[in-house]
Amino acid sequence: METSIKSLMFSTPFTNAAGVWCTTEKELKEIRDSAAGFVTFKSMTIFPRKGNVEPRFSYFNHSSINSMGLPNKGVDYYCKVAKKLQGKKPMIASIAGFSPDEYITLLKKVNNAPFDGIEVNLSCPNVVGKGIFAYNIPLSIKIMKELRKMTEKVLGVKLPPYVSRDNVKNMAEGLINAKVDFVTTINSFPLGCAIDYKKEKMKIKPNDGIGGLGGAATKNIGIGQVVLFRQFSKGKLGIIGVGGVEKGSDVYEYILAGASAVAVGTALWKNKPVLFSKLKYELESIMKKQKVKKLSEKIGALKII
Ligand code: RRO
Repeated sequence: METSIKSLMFSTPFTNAAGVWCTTEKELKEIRDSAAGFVTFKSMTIFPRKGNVEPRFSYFNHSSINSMGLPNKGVDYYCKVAKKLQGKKPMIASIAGFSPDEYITLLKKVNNAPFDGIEVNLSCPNVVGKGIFAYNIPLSIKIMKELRKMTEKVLGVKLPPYVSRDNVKNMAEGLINAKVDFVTTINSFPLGCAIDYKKEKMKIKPNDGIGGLGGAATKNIGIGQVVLFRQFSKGKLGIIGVGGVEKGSDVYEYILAGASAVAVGTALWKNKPVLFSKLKYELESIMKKQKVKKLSEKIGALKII
């Protein structure tokens, strides 16, 4: 089940979604020592942040809503952790700036640390009063072009769900032109809302209860974005699929849709990193039943009917 994105080789096609089980050194080490094929770090900012007020996360029906607000220990901490954890499997830094200049500062720092790849988070839904960069496609491409000039590491971008084919097409073509290596799609759906009907209240407090929806509720949105990014990039962009992965069959669906790997968020929060061993076992048994010798041969092999 080995797959790859450019020079990054993954022994299994799974990672944690940025933000889940990856904020502290202890959590990151647990991902590194699990059956995940690579480790993704919590989106890091220049300075440490406490994030939004609580309650800011809620799990329900195999889905979740969050408005964490980028709680993280700051880029310098994660660069030190990367030094300690390096060598066993690829490590991806996720960077989150509040302006194009901040992305440049962050990129310089992670480029000098032993990260193998960099995921530029242009889709954080939860910073009060801030919009999502990735919904401004020309600005996003401009940022990615600048960052590309500054690093030879494998470089990707984390994207929100789009609701028009033209948006996906313009983003895919712009990113190829900017020589970006991969997209991670999707971040949580940004305008979710979950209600506790007994208490007649929102489940989370920040932003008046509106936050990022993840997990099972988003699986078929994620798969749709993977299919379209695959189609519009004609296989020239690596794709990490995210949204509702919980079982081996979910992974296999994302692979058929065109992903080279998947990231797991909500289900990882619920089941802890041992989930990756279950995914590996289930994916192996699907590969046997489907008579698949090499998983990589099935990337994008979906038949359109
Ligand atoms: O920290 C968060 O609130 C957060 C981030 Br940065 C993100 O990219 N996606 C998300 O669902 N939550």
